[in-house]
Amino acid sequence: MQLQTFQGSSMAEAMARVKSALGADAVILHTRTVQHRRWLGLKRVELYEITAGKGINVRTPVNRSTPERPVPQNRSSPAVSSSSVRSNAQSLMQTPGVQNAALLGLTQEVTLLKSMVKDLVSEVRHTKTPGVPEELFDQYLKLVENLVADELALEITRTLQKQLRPELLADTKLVREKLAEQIEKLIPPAGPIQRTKLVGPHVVALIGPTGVGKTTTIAKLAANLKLREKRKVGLITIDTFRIAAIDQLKKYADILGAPLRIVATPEEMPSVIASMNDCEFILIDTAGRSPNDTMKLNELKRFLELAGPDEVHLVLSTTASESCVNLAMEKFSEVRVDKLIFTKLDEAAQLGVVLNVVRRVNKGLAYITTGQEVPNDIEVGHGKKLARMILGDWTS
Ligand SMILES: Nc1nc2c(ncn2[C@@H]2O[C@H](COP(=O)(O)OP(=O)(O)OP(=O)(O)O)[C@@H](O)[C@H]2O)c(=O)[nH]1
Ligand SMILES: [Mg+2]
Repeated sequence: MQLQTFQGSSMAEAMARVKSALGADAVILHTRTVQHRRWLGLKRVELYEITAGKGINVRTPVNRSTPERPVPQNRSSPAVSSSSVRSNAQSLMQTPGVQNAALLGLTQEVTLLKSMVKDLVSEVRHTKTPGVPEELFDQYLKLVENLVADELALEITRTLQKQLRPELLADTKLVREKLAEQIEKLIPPAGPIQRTKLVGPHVVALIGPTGVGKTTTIAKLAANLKLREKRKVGLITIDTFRIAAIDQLKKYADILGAPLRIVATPEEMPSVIASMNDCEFILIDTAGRSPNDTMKLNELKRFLELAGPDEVHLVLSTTASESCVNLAMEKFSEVRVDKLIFTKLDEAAQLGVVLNVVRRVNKGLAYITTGQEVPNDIEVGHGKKLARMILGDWTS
């Protein structure tokens, strides 16, 4: 048996060396990565090392009788060679040392494969996105992994490159700070709901797709206005399709001691609002509409036209896919959108979508919600927090 080790800067290169020295039937016993120091020890290089042998012949030990399991006949493969290979493999696997070595080898190979795939992905991205500054490639990847659109991620890293002197690009803390600043700038805050008029209610309507958290957000807003700011708040729902939906809001209205009115047709809207004239704020909850249901969207538009709200907030969930969010954006904009609310940030894995949407529609972010708890899990929308979340630092 002839055992040798071979090294290469990639697995493929090391493998090619094995083949050329030992031939195609060489047996690989072990693979690992080794660190080599070059340039007077200043530069560390990772090498792939393969230990391989030729003419390895593993026999069943003479004194050990292993009951052979009947081997099912396989007509397509030569019977003699397959059974001898099987018995060799069996006896090989029965040696504890070999089993451990095999497992270790496999684990190492999987780790190696993973890192190779990662390198490959990164390499492909490099070639596909030639404009990304080399020193900021990791940051670019981080943004793209968070679903920030490629072109936006490119723009962000390029701006950063222009902002910082080349020697500062290696300062990861500074780079992160500047990145956060840029993301923050991309998300204009709309500010909290504010009543500027002296007489009459400030009317705010929340619209959006089904299940995004409109009713829960209305409850949070109402509770904050009423309990924290001591304002007189009234609630209206036009969600008359489902008894459960009315009950849901009624429960919150009762807890808050706020009047709740149910409006069934757009024509009733002006008189109901007029009847709540003593309220400083009226919050209108609407039924979730599918962005594809043009008829329901038109009906919603009619309700809003007759309500004449001071602000219409489009509520979008950060757990929805980008295509869903984009479609909702497009369709609800035809109804009316003044400000944005993003919900379920506590559940979202990737927040780049928020950046892409805000950037595309150019509307301010009013609130973000971060959980199911009323009234606590809501915050005035601010790019700073989103930047921290996108860059992977939720707690600091
Ligand atoms: N994790 C999480 N869940 C939330 C958040 N906001 C709302 N939810 C949950 O999302 C679900 C739907 O909330 P609703 O307020 O009923 O949503 P909606 O938009 O009024 O739904 P429809 O009226 O059916 O269109 C509920 O289980 C809420 O508790 C949030 O910020 N985070
Ligand atoms: Mg609802």
